[in-house]
Amino acid sequence: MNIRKLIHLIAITSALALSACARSAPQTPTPEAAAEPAQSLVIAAAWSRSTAEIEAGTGIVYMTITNTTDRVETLVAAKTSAAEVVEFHIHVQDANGVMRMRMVDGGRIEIPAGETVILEPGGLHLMLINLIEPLEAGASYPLTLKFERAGEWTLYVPVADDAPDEAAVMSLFAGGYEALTTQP
Ligand SMILES: [Cu+2]
Repeated sequence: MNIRKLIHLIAITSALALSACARSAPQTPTPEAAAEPAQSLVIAAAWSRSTAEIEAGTGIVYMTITNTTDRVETLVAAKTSAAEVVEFHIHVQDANGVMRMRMVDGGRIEIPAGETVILEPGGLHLMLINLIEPLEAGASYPLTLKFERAGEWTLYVPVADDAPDEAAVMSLFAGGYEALTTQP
């Protein structure tokens, strides 16, 4: 299925960590569709830091992606009207102990079956390259994620000055991050 889904994330900061969105079950399952789980992905706690605090021209997106199926899912691409390009980045420590960010190997982010991948400050993130306009706190913008199996999902990413209840997100999904950052 490549039907584009429009998913709104709750922008209220206090509710952000606990908000989640998921694809609903097909209303009239076909024999093929019936084999698919009613819920395949849960994308939650998406946010961008306002561009007033980062280098001009780029933006950063964080979120959690949970794969509730029994097969690996892969995030293969992303796009937004807010920027010219969306890249998948990760922060890594170089030989001198300096943290640098680089593109994720292969340009894909795998979400193992039944696991949650956390995009967070200092780790994995989506990088918005060549912003069309500044990301202002309190605003939100559409972001379309393309998954190998689940197709395209569009969500609205709220912009904030600071992470919304980040500690709560981390404790909820502790452990989901390690599996993905293991280098092949
Ligand atoms: Cu980056």
